[in-house]
Amino acid sequence: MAKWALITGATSGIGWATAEALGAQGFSLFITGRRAERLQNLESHLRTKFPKIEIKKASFDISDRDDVTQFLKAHYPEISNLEVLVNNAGLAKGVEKMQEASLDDWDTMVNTNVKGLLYMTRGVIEHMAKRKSGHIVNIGSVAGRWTYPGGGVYCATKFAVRALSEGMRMDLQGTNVRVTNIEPGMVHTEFSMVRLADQQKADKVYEGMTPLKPEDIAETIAWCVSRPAHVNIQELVIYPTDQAHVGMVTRRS
Ligand code: NDP
Ligand code: 8X3
Repeated sequence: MAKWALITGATSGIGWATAEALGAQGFSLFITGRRAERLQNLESHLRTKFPKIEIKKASFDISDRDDVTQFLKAHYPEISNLEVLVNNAGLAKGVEKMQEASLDDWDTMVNTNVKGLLYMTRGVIEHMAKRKSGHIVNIGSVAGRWTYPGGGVYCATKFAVRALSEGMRMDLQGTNVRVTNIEPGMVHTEFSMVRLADQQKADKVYEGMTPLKPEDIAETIAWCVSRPAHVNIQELVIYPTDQAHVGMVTRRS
């Protein structure tokens, strides 16, 4: 029987690269995100690259509980047999100080990064726990360990991802289900464009330094899930060499 991996937020960046990396390991892939056309493009790309694997796709908003519930019900056969869930969908919105920031941006971040992750996880781990097998990979961030000005709420959502990863690991103890929290520093994706809504400002974020590539994170995820069953990589912090710490970036020009 095919081994299924589901990746949320596969339409771009880390999620897209993770679909490729897990496809290369022979996983059947369930790719999700809101942008249906991107999912179609990814599916075509994956079918050419990995003609032997099964691929399914679904476009829905992970922050909408009814959407997620409907998705989980509609795809029960795959969901109840998932070997890997990569909780990757997420975003930051804005860099304003807390006294100036938009409540809508806060809602979007909390609803996507925390509640969306929970809705998906709840639908999947029950089955993993019963089957006594599975692996949840949460995409946290260095922002889940260290806060920075203008990032308080985004950081809080990623601190939550860290706490939830620990909580899942504890509650799943004895079930053989593994939980990994991947915590990247700066990765060049659509992340900064989504956050700043301005291409020039987004480009400036990576100016004069070499950020991580989505493939760097995807390879790491693929490595974590391919460890022997008795090995659980619990947490990994991955910075670009040019970033010593949150906010400490070497710019060469
Ligand atoms: P991208 O913006 O390139 O990708 C984000 C993905 O999340 C997209 O596929 C997007 O799909 C999906 N997504 C966002 N909101 C929703 C939603 N409401 N419902 C469903 N899918 C959604 O950014 P990254 O690849 O960088 O981000 C992936 C993860 O990595 C995020 O959790 C981010 O916080 C984290 N991260 C990123 C870092 C970076 O520097 N880039 C560093 C550390 C962590 P669509 O728009 O089609 O719905
Ligand atoms: C994204 C990394 O440092 O921009 O999670 O918050 S950072």
